[in-house]
Amino acid sequence: MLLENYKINELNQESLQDHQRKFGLVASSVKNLDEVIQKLMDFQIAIPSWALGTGGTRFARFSGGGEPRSLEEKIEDVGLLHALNGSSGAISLHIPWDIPQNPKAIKALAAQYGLRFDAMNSNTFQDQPGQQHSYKFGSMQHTDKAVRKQAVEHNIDVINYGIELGSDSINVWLSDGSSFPGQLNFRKAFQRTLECLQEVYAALPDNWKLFVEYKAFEPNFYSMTVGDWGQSFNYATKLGPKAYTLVDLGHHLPGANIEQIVSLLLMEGKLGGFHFNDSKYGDDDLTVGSINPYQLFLIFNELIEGMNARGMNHATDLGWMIDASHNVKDPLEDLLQSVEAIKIAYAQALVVDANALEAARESNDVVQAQELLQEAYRTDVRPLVAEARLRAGAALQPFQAYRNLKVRDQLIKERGLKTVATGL
Ligand code: AFD
Ligand code: MN
Ligand code: MN
Repeated sequence: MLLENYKINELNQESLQDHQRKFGLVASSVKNLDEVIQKLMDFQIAIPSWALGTGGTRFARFSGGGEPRSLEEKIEDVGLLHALNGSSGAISLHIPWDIPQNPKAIKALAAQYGLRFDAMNSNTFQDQPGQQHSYKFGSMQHTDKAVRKQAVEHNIDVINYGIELGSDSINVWLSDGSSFPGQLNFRKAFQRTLECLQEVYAALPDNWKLFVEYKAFEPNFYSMTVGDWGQSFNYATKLGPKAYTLVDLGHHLPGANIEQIVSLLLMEGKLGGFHFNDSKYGDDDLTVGSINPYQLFLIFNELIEGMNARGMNHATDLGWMIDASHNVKDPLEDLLQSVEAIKIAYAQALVVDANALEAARESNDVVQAQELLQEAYRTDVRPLVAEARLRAGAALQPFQAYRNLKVRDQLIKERGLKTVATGL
C-alpha cells in the first residue's frame, strides 16, 4: 500500500496558502457555496479496471512499467487514486479479465481503500480459451441459439460475481452487428438480442440495474445491433424498469448532439449513466476533457437541469464511470486528469445561474442565454474542486502529489517493468 508511508496533508503544505487565496477569489462569486462544495465531495467517479494498464490499439501496445498484474494490484491502484483525489471511490470490473478468485477477500481489500464495486462489465466481444461457441458472428444476435445461450449464461455469471462483491449493476456492451450490407436481418438480430437481454434481465436482483450501452460503429463497420441511443432506449423500454441506456461519450457519430440525447433520456427516466472519455474521430478513448471540454460542460448542464427536475441525487442516482484506454500516458496520470476534468465540468455546471438561464430561454433572449452559460464555463472553478478535495482529506494537487511521490518509480520497483495485458 503505497500511501501508508505518506501523510497526504503533508503534501498540501507548500500550496495551501496559494489555494486559500484563489479559493477566496472564486468563492465570493458562488451562491450556496457550501452546497456546491458538498456536491463536489459527494461526486465519485468509478475507475475501470482495464484502464489501470496501458491499453493499445489494433496496431500495437507499448506497455509501461509497474502496471497491475492482478485484481488485487488493480484495487491498490484505484485506492491510491482515491487517496490522492478523494473522488475515485469505486472500481468497475470486467469479466472474465477480473474474475475474483476469493470474492470475500477482494471485497475486504476494496473496503480497506474505501472503494465499492460499480457496474460489472460482461464480455461477449472476445472468444475466451476453451469457449465452446465462437462470437465471430455476434453473441446475443447470433443465428445459432447455442451461441445466444452461451452469451446469456456469461452475463448471468457476471451478475453472480457482482452480487458477491456488492455491486448492483451490470453494463452490457455488445459488439454485435454486421460488417457488410446484406449480412444481417436487422429485425431478427434485434429480436434475438432482445430475447437474450430479457433472460439476463430476469436474473437481476430486485435492486440491480441493467445498462444497455450503444455504439455507432466498431468492431462492426456497417451496422451495430445496439447502434444508437434510440435502439438502446427501445431495448431498455421493452425490458422494463430496471433497464437503462448507458451513454459512452465516444460512441456517437461525429457532430451528434450528446447533451440533447442526455436531456431526453433523463426526461424519460431511462438514462442509466456514463462512460466518460474524449475523442476527435471515433471511440478514441482519450483523456476526459482533453479535446472538447465545452461539450462535457454542456452535458453536465443538461444533467443538472434534468436531475434537479426529477429530484435526483447527483452522486448516487446515475452511474458515473470513466471508460478510456491509454496508449502513450502513464495510466494513473491519465486517470487523475480525467477525474479532475469531470469534476471541473460538474462544478462549472453547478455555478450556472439556472433560473436566469430559463428566463432567458422563455423570452427567447438567445444572447443572454449564451452569455449565462459561458459565464459559468469561463469561471475558474478549480479552487472549488481543490477545496472539496481538501475537506475530504485528499491532496490539494493530486497530479503534483503523484509526481512528487514518484509513484510510478515505486510501482516499477515493486512490480517490475514487464507487464501483462490487462484488458482492452
Ligand atoms: C470498449 C467498448 C465499450 C465498452 C468498453 C468496456 O467500446 O465502450 O464499454 O470497451 O467493455 O471501449
Ligand atoms: Mn464504454
Ligand atoms: Mn468504447
